[in-house]
Amino acid sequence: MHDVEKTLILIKPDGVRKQLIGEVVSRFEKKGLTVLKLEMMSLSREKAQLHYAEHVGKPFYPPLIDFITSGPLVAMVLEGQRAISVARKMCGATDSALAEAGTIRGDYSIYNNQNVVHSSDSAESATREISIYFG
Ligand code: 3AN
Repeated sequence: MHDVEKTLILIKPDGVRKQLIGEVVSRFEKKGLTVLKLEMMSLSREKAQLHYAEHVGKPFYPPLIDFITSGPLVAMVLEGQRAISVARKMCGATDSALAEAGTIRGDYSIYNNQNVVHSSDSAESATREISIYFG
């Protein structure tokens, strides 16, 4: 048995605009991850800056903040064995053009800045990000 983990998933504004909420939730549920929390929300710039604090100063930071606050997103907490790495794998590489077919980004985006989903990259990030969205 592996540890049961929680992870923070976002269906980003592009995923909501493309009407992919059901598809994305369905993929995670079919995999066996449990939806513990799920909420559609408009993210404030303050929360967006908290989430992406590690990217301050990078060229893609300003458009990233504009994009993530450009419309409603869906935040959810998923739980399951090795949920963090399982969900990351299902999302695929950050640059959707390079993401494997069969992953969410690989199937539903061709961009690396509008890439449908976010998925926590570690247990520390998951704890931090869950408190930002569901504090
Ligand atoms: P991931 O979401 O795969 O963990 P991060 O945390 O490195 O990727 O980046 C956060 C977000 O910033 C990405 N989801 C993407 O939208 C954007 N991003 C990251 N790297 C780039 C880049 N080189 N060019 C444009 N946008 C980027």
